[in-house]
Amino acid sequence: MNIRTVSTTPFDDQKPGTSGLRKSVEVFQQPHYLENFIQAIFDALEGCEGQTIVLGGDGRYYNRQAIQIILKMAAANGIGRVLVGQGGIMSTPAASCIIRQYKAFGGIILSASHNPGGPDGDFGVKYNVTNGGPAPEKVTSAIYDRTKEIDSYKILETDDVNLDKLTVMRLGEMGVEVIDPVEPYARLMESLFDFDSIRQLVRQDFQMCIDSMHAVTGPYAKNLFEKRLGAPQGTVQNSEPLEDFGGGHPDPNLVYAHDLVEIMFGDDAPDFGAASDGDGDRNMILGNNFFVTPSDSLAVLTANAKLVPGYKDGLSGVARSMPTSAAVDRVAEKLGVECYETPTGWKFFGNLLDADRATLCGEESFGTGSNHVREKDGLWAVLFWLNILAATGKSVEDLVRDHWKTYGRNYYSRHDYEEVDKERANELFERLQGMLDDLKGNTYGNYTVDYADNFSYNDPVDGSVSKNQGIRIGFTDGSRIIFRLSGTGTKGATLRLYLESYEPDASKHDTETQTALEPLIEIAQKIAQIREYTQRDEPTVIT
Ligand code: G16
Repeated sequence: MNIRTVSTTPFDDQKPGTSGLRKSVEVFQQPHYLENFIQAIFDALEGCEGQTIVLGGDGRYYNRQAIQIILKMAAANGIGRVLVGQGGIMSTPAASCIIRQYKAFGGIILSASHNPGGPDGDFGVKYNVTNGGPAPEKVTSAIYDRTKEIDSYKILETDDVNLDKLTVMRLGEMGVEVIDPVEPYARLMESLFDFDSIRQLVRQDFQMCIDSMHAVTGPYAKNLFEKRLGAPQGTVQNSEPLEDFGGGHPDPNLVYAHDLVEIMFGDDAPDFGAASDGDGDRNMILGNNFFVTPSDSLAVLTANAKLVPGYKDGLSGVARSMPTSAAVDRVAEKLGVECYETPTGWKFFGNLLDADRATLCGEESFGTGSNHVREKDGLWAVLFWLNILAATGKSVEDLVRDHWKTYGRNYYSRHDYEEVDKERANELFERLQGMLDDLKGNTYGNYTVDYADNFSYNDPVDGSVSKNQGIRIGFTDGSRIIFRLSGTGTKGATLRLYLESYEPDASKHDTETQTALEPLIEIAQKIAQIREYTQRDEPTVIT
């Protein structure tokens, strides 16, 4: 066995963001860049020798090469066994499922999620821990600390592994199993949802369109919807994972999932439409000419969970990220369960799920999930919706409108200013931070500021504190304006402005969202001087 120790020097930009280390492909392809980060992971993990780890990615450009490098480094670092997805493919939720089912030590997932792929696109590496969830901050900090002092890495000199054939083999002293990445996940889905009723729904005069955006969920969606649930061939569109996602931006929102949006907002639109992102953890739900906001989706799933076999015994609690609308809070109150408010980032749900304080979780950024795995899960959300539609016989729109009648409507939107100058974005925040103490009590039109702060989270399970998680301005009527800088972008800074207002009166639920939020948009401009600091007249993306 020929293990080579290669000298290296640290890179100063390997701090993991909201979800792992995300950089352009070009950055990752620099000599030693990937290797340094992977060695830092192995160095930071105590007791990983002899253990099993899971490895796979969303199939984007550089996935295959990276997998070969990681396999050889794992073998050189004394890992016992690696379970790798066939073709190097594994969706993020499936990786979480497989880590848990095989009781693996952890997993390395190669993905930059919804960011574009290809030679000019992005690449990313995430590490997930034994519970199947994203590494908590203490682990990512230990990895980052290690990247700052690394001086060598270890790699086995050997031939590449054939990733395309299901096989069990050895790489040096390490076992490698190339496994079917779909089957364990599909079986888990069958254990949670009423596949018979969904099958019946799909057989009736019910049309649906699932868009995999040429990303990782293609094989999963074909297996679930066309094979197991009997939907007609072609129900899943853009189903072949491509290294550059067909040139698209695999982010399931109204702007980037335009193929699906055209169909669902066209004449003779299907009854149901859904899209997933690059690595399969995000989802967007659409009805015939109707968009369901991710915040409303979480609230509707929570309100109807008892109709779904896997959740029929009730929920221990729910959790949402801070910028997600408070629609689910009202459902939790009615159900008499706790609702937790966490910072943005799925990793913050891990402790609540492990401690059984929450069963369902969700984020405004098109993420929904439950305690079945420790990642958000796009296709799970789609199946949950189909199960509810099958059980109630309602259309997507009727279900949501009835929900609003019961709980009121939380008008909600996010405005993104992408690729703005980092320094100016930081200045905007510093200025806002300096204004916080003086904002309380100020009145803007009909709105009076109730509180203004920079969100800080005290984890109720392990007592850890996460500060500076976004600036919140709350008004006395429950409306909110929130400012955050994205932790997943790779170019410049992305400013996110989140807007929410609550309307209990059902006769006022038909206003167009941006119109309903107009006064808050103006207040946000006035307080933060967004145009001046971003040099943009309009947001890049509105969701
Ligand atoms: C990641 C995280 C999510 C987070 C999202 C947006 O999603 O897993 O928890 O909400 O980023 O983060 P930001 O606003 O910092 O860009 P994904 O799907 O990219 O892994």
